[in-house]
Amino acid sequence: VHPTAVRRTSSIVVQSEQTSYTNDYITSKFTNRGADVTVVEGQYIVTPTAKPFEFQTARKVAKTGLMMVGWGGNNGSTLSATILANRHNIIWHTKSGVQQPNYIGSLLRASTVRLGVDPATNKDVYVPISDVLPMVHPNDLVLGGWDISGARMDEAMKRAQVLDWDLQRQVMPHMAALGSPLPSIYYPDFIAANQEARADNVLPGTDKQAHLEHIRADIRRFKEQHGLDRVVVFWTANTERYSDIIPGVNDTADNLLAAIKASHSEVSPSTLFAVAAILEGEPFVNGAPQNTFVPGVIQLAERLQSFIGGDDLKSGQTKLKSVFAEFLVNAGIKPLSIASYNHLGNNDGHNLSAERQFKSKEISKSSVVDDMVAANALLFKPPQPGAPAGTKDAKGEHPDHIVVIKYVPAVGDSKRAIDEYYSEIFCGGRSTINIFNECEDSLLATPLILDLAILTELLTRVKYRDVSAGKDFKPLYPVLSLLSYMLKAPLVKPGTDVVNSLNRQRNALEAFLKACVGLEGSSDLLLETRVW
Ligand code: NAI
Ligand code: DG6
Repeated sequence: VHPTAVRRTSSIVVQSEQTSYTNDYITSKFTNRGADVTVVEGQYIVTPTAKPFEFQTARKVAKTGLMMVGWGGNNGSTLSATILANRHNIIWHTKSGVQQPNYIGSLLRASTVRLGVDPATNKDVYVPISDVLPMVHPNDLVLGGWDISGARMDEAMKRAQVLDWDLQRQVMPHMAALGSPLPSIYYPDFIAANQEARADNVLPGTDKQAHLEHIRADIRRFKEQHGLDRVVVFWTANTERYSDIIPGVNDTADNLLAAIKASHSEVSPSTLFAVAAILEGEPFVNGAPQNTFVPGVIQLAERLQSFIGGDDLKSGQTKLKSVFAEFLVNAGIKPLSIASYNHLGNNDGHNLSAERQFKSKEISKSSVVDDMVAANALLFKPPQPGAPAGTKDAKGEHPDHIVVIKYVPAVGDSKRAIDEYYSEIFCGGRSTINIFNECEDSLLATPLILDLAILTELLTRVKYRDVSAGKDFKPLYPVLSLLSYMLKAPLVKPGTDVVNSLNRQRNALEAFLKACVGLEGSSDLLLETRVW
């Protein structure tokens, strides 16, 4: 079928033998180029590799529902109100003038990729990322979800104190029409005790199997009621404490399912939601830092080929850190310490003022520079094989890195973050850089939820084929590490390295989307500009 003769679901048409179009699929050929490296007596022996793949992307965008756990929180209510403002084209007055709704802050809707060069003008041509492949438009997402607080969605938006009043006033009836969140699972041991007053909309009893079945039925009903093809279940509820990983309880899929039947105390609400989504064959994304994805969840997702992604939205301070630390290390400058402090006054901050919940956040905020440090053995001494366990030599050299979070109610959702980067420079010199960053928490986080939901839906429609193995098309591996750009502590395929570098994460996503339409390489080489 000629590419232009088919239904237009994206604005890009690739004319090449690499790419073919039918009414239902875009199919592309892609060569995955890399290199095998072995070290022999101090010498690096590099063998270039090239492995042929094919990708097949279903062109029909699924009618998609987004069910948020914690729907009535700041993120859930802000996301709902801003989608409604966009959908109904509500404009509002601020003290600076008239404001239009938009999707600024969304990688998919507000950033572009370079496709190539217009031969007529010799100028680069950029398109919105959302044009590369057919994707759900945020305005079309069907919204729903659960919350342990039964406040109606208009009340939840008001309680959040995030949006300008003139917007709240106009969007109020649309929010009220969404109704109240569904009752949710509340196990007080997992979130801060200071959240108890909110918990007026909870599933009765302590039977975890019954709770699991209830949530599964909610997902099915939501799907049916709205005629949906796909439901993305998204955890944007309070940060939980870490669950203990206990052999025989949550270490394998079967043990976890048995532990749920036995209502074991270490099975958290977020793990139950993840299991419910997996058993329903719907994707689950974790926007908070706790270890929802205990080994048993990952094994279950693998077994049922059901997609999962996480952990913890990377919105303000950490996003900047992942760029800044990489800049220093890649510039050959050695960070000696990174001291990160922030205070905020929203309900998330309140919950994080409890030690165990803070610990979960501290872990996800702290891991973000690890791979950049590990990538530069010129600056940081790598782990020494044979060094006594637990010593500095065994762990490898690392900058001192601390994370402090304080709850200051007065500043509400407007988090203030200070980061000090203290580094070694040329010949024993020192450099200190301080960054003050005012992060409007929910307004930075909300577009990430959209990107995660939309990308997740897309990735459920992409299949790949390992050509050299003569294999048939099959879905991607269930842990969606391509979502890493939006996440602080990306969940990756067990046994593979986490990439925290924001640039590398974006490049990976861009390269993947382009590969699906048969375009290879990000071509920053710009060879045509370097040769005669
Ligand atoms: P929030 O505290 O305003 O909202 C959380 C909501 O979850 C509340 O309405 C609460 O009642 C509800 N909840 C708690 N346990 C629940 C359960 N078991 N089932 C259903 N609902 C439950 O918090 P916010 O600001 O919306 O953030 C949500 C999550 O996202 C937090 O875990 C936070 O750490 C994480 N996050 C937030 C970012 C931001 O910038 N706002 C960025 C990164 C992560
Ligand atoms: C304070 O750090 C509270 C947190 O929930 C953050 O607001 C959230 O995780 C976003 O963090 P960051 O570091 O990406 O701005």
